[in-house]
Amino acid sequence: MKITVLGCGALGQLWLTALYRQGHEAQGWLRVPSPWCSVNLQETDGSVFNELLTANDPEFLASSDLLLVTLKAWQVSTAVKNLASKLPADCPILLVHNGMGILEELRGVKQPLLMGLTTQAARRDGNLIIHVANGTTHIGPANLLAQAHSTLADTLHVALPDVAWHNDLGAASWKKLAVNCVINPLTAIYDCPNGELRDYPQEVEQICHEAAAVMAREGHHSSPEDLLAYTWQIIDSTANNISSMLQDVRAQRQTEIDYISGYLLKRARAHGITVPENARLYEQIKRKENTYERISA
Ligand code: KPL
Repeated sequence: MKITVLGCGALGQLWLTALYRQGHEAQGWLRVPSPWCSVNLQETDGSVFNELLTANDPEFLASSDLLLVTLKAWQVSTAVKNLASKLPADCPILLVHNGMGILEELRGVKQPLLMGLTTQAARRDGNLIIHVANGTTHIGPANLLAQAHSTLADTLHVALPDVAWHNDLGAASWKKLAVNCVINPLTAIYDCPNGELRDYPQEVEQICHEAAAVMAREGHHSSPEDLLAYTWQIIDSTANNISSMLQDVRAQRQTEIDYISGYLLKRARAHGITVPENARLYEQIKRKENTYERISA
């Protein structure tokens, strides 16, 4: 297959490596146009893949069989809208990012849209991307046209297992959103690895209760207790992780808070529900982002 990977950060380089190794034609697409993208990835077994791959080739883009989007949530809709008119009309677009709310922003896009939820863990260490742990990528349709693309899961599974197809990722997306509403802002505020959230059980519980109430109104019933148990399970299984939001805050980068707690707040407002703990964390992260300039000024 001919695949363009939009976003060449940790997850993008992981996929570029896997697709290239599997014999696919893969190019990267960088925000600042460049004819090459350097892929430098250390695998889970310690081996290093280092290649210069094609990037930003408009002819390659115009004949791509898949656009895989691995950007941060807040970068996705502008970048995808810019490329959509240059892509074949039937080229599926697979979005893999934290948070929710992007699909609403991409309503006008004509191509088949798919979403992906992944537990593949990769992080940047200087110029090297480290594939920290293998995980599972669940993919599914985000519009009607995408329902015909279930075989994509098999192709991607061969390149970077595990990949599984689901006809409806709605409930799973909400569960992941709830977990991100807990782990991401709390770790960014307390400046701690995920596992240390064991020290803040009341906050974890309240965030889960609020999220479960919104989920129920969205038609995804999960008891607050089940959601809490699931969240503790993820906290424990990712205990040594530095969450993506804490990494962003430490590097003074914009966070994905608008698409995580911000999206929960938006849906709560639409249902007339108050979510005070989530609102408090949202405000705290926004305040943190606002101090960036002053620190570096
Ligand atoms: O998705 C994550 C993130 O860091 O963004 C979790 C699940 C919290 C793992 O760190």
